Amino acid sequence: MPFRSGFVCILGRPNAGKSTLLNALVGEKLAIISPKPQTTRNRIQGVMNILRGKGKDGGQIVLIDTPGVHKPDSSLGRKMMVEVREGLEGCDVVLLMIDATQKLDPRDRFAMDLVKHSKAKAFLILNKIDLLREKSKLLPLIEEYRNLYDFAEVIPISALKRKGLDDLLESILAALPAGPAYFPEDEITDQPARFMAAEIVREQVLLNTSEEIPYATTVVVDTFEEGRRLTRIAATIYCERDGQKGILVGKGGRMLKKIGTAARLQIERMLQTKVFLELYVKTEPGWRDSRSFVEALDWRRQLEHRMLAQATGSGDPDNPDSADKTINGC
Ligand SMILES: Nc1nc2c(ncn2[C@@H]2O[C@H](COP(=O)(O)OP(=O)(O)OP(=O)(O)O)[C@@H](O)[C@H]2O)c(=O)[nH]1
Ligand SMILES: [Mg+2]
Repeated sequence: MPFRSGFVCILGRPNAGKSTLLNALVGEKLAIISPKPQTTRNRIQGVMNILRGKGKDGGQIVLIDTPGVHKPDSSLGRKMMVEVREGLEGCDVVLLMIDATQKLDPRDRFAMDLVKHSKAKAFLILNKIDLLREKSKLLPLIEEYRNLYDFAEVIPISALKRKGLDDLLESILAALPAGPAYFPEDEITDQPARFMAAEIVREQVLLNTSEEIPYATTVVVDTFEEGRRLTRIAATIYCERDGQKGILVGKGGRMLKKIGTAARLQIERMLQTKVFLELYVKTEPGWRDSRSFVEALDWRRQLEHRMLAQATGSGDPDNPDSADKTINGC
């Protein structure tokens, strides 16, 4: 039996449950999750190693979670869609994930078009079936999607309740070509811990704020000093207006403290060290429409800059001016 390997892109509308599926399959929290659409802003890679078992092939599945497919109206949205396209590039299988409790709507066409233009084998994944009282409601929905595209497989799952995941894995593995492991067994993601820390802070912002704030906010880690027992992290939460900054800080700094404490506990679990987390809030009007600001948020780009800065001895280019910030140690 051959060892199989390949790249599998998880694609779909915002809020379909793509990141929940990535985390459930890899068994680690690699992507942040929230009930608000457009949570994921960049592609996230997670590697699954499957042992050869009784009558089963072994293999390595490289999953790529992508931002929710939408019609962008800002530089941030356009960058998110570039991330979707890059996630799709060269994939062997694309999982079109839909929320099975929702009707097919015109916004689904964007994701369908991407599937149609991809050379990968396409599976239709109907998620959130735990919320369906009558499973028979799935049949007309499946029919509608099948009329749009001839999917290689149609698999109902609940990413949250981990239902149907064994069937999904089996079908993915069977669709992958024979090939080598692309990554060492212990390398489950290429995301640096520094970026994951920023995402964990952003997740707390998403969970603790409402209306425009989740969308108008981004987080940048300014310093990340990892020690054996203690990691010191300073991060800035950027928002677009002073009113948003006021809410993020909260009365007497209470909101920032809440966000910081919850994030710190998660980062401590991830790093297995104590963490000293300093959070700042800064207003950066219109950052979502600034191409250069949005590009600078890309951790792959940040990594290149830092390596270049180290090589030329010119310091850390990601450490922004700390004037006009609100500080809070958590
Ligand atoms: N009931 C139920 N809820 C789910 C399931 N999968 C995901 N969710 C919830 O759906 C919401 C969105 O989940 P995400 O995993 O963040 O969705 P996403 O597709 O990654 O969203 P974007 O990153 O915004 O594109 C969260 O509140 C999840 O808990 C599921 O199988 N059942
Ligand atoms: Mg997501």
